Amino acid sequence: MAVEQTFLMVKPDGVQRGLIGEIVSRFEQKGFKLINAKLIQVPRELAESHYAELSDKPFFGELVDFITSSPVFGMIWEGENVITTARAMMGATNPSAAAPGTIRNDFAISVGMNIIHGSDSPENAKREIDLWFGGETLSYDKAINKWI
Ligand code: RTP
Ligand code: MG
Repeated sequence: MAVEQTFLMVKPDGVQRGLIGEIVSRFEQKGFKLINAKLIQVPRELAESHYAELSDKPFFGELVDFITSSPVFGMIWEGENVITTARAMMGATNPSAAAPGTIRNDFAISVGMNIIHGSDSPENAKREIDLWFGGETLSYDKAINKWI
């Protein structure tokens, strides 16, 4: 069993549309464990570091503008294969290609405003947890985990 940690973020569109609770609820009900969370007005340098791999893309400036436009809700979640499973629950990057029942299919229309971010690999999960939370996580027993 591979217990992993991942960084998820409700983007400004999700926060403004009141979807934090819905999104947190989906990951709670799945059985994953929330081990840190905060509402953040993102400084430009943080957004640029977070999306550094995309710095040569034509949409990079717009992406940074969007992420810094109003607060995001950053979270660290823990659980078996949480990195890949969270990405599956989010759906494809472009909501028009996201499968029914995924967050992006259920709540979004366009690729630029697709509600949620999730780390795409163990390496990026570690990098993003360090970048957004200084690596700080809470450790506690969640007894229900033994049933899932
Ligand atoms: P994310 O990093 O936000 O979880 O999204 P992702 O892995 O599914 O997609 P990625 O390739 O990392 O792209 C990051 C975000 O950039 C925006 N994007 N816009 N205009 C475009 O063609 C375009 N392509 C990507 C999206 O908001 C995407 O989530
Ligand atoms: Mg990505």
